[in-house]
Amino acid sequence: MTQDRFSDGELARFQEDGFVVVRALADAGTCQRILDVARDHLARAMAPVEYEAQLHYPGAPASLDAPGGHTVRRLLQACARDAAFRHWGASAALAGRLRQLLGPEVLLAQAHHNCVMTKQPRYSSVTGWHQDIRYWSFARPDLVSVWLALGRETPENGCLSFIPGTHRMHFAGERLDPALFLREDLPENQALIARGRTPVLDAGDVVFFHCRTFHAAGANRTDAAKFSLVFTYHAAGNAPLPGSRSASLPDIAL
Ligand SMILES: O=C(O)CCC(=O)C(=O)O
Repeated sequence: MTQDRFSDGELARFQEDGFVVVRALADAGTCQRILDVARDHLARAMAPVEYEAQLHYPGAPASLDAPGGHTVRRLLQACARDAAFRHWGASAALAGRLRQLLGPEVLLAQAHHNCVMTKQPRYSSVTGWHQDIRYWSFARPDLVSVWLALGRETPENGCLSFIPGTHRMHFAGERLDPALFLREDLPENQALIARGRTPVLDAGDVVFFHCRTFHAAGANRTDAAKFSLVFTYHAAGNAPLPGSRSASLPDIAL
């Protein structure tokens, strides 16, 4: 077994749960290089960015003109921003594992995620339970996202939670709200949410998660910004649908 492969146990966990955490996959130097660039781009609000206020999630500033309205949530287009981001996204440590999940020809989708997620102390929002595939358009709902923690991620600063096994389940439309978040007022959804897991991450830890796995995150209640780098991948044989937003940017072959 090389170090660029999942163990059998990790692979089985991903298939069963729809996510798996690999500890310390990125070394300290890699994390620091990425973080330095991310902090610099954030300080300059270097375009393209997404603001908390644009999403209207709970806790977000009401508008761009409201207090905190220019709080950045995502530094978009990570691959085009800096080689530090690109190198991680195409690294052997990811490519080998993604081939195990998706097959021999893996593509990085520049149209989705492909960003540094930041969560700022004062004006961050809560992200409800959702499947990433809800707004994506591919031949098959079979994509994998890779979340690299660049610092410690805990419930206090708004880390991710996942509901194991939901990538294998089918959900009637009534269980979702109009924006396709899981309705938290329904007892059957509450029972599902109670099974959620919240892995605490340290810098360098990586979560691989399926695009159908329900996940959520809280607000950052600490006084330090949280940074994570996130990319999404699909098999070459699972193409974005022509004309969709998913097809709006060229993929990058690993
Ligand atoms: O960090 C968060 O608030 C959640 C991010 C997320 O789930 C997403 O962008 O799909």
